[in-house]
Amino acid sequence: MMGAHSVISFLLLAAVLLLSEEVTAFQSSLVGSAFTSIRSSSSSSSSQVVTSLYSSLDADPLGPGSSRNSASSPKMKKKDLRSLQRFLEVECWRSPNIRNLDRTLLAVADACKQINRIVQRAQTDDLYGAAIDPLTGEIAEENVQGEVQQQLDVLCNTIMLRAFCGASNNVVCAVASEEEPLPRTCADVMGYDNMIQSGEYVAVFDPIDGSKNIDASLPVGTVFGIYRSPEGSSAGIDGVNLDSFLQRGTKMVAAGYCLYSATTVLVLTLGSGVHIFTLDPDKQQFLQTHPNVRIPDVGSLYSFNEANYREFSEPVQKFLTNMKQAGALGGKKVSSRYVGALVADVHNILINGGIYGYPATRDNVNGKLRLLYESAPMAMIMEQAGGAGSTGHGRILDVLPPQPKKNKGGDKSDAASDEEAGKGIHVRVPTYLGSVENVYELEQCFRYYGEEEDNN
Ligand code: FBP
Repeated sequence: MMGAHSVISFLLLAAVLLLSEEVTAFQSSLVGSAFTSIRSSSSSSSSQVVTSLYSSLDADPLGPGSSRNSASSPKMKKKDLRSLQRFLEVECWRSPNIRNLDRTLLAVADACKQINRIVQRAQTDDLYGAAIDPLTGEIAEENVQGEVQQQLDVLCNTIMLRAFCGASNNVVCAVASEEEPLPRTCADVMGYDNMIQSGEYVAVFDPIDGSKNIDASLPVGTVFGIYRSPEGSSAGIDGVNLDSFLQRGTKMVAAGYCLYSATTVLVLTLGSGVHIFTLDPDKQQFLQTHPNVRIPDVGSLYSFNEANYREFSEPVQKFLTNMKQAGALGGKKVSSRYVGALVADVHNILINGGIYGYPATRDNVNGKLRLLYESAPMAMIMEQAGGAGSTGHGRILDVLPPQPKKNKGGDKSDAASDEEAGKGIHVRVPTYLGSVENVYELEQCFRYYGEEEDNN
């Protein structure tokens, strides 16, 4: 029987998908009218604008027969880019340890396209605000983070759950999400009670990162990571094997994020380099625009919420002061950038170099970011691009999430076991991600000022 949670998300999902057709028809009429207005202004410069617009959009609203399409007008050819599908087919064929992950990752890419459309239409289709429980009409329950679940959190969570479990034909056996208190088996997600629980991988994800940004139409993202279940691992709580989830980040076989912003980009690592795929809005296809991305060894950007500066530990304060006093790094003036969404801020650092940090503060002694489905996947991407991911005291990927004590002969209530399991799944970690030189400098500050701070 589907729970209230699934009913909310299913009704919302149905409503959203139903609406999509109208939007596309409306969009094309919009384009038509845009051109009429430009063409009416007869000055020479506007005709140049029109020419370049036509060629870039590859379509002349006046139709193929029009004079504009003559040989004289330059025709901007779409770059001959490899599709994500082709990339995954070849890479998963080439690497035995991810051999059958291509379909799952393609399903995740499709899920990101859906989330992209939903985020873009959240304003017009009133997908804002707290999720309402259709059965009670009440505001839906808080998530395990103690935050009131937003409609978009629930909707995007369902889309990602179904992407990992629905399309992966038993490749992924269980999933953990920021929006779920505990990991769930794919059988439970898909409602297949008698489904044999197989699949050698588990997936972790944050369906909508930076969700606070949506109200202001600022960038948001989705983060995910895939682990292989340890050999011989047996089913645990509700058929879920916690050992598969509570592994070091070094055990991840793939990680990625999707950024919904000026362009929609999917950034992916399968353990051999980082590749960026940009969504072609016309073809709705992810194309490989940046193969084998490398982050600069040193960068001039820093991305910290400095409103918390006084709460930062001395090493972090010293690091930021030193960076500002440096004035320029890597030949560029030191500058601050903070969008307030992990995916957006880290993507900026990946492309331009520098450092993103969400330190521990006096109130959040482990910082704010969750190790399993935020910091670790981002750290794997950073390291695969030649950068680094640190807690200030070592690699994020070496952090072992807290392991629940084994339940010897039922000496622990289910509630206690659940609580312990939840602690491991949603554990937070101070997070520093970026260029090796910048992250190295930060760790030096912890090494030097940390000791001083401890002796005080
Ligand atoms: P969620 O939105 O997924 O909970 O993520 C946490 C987050 O929004 C990060 O994306 C972002 O880097 C950070 O919190 C911003 O926190 P703050 O507003 O305290 O700077």
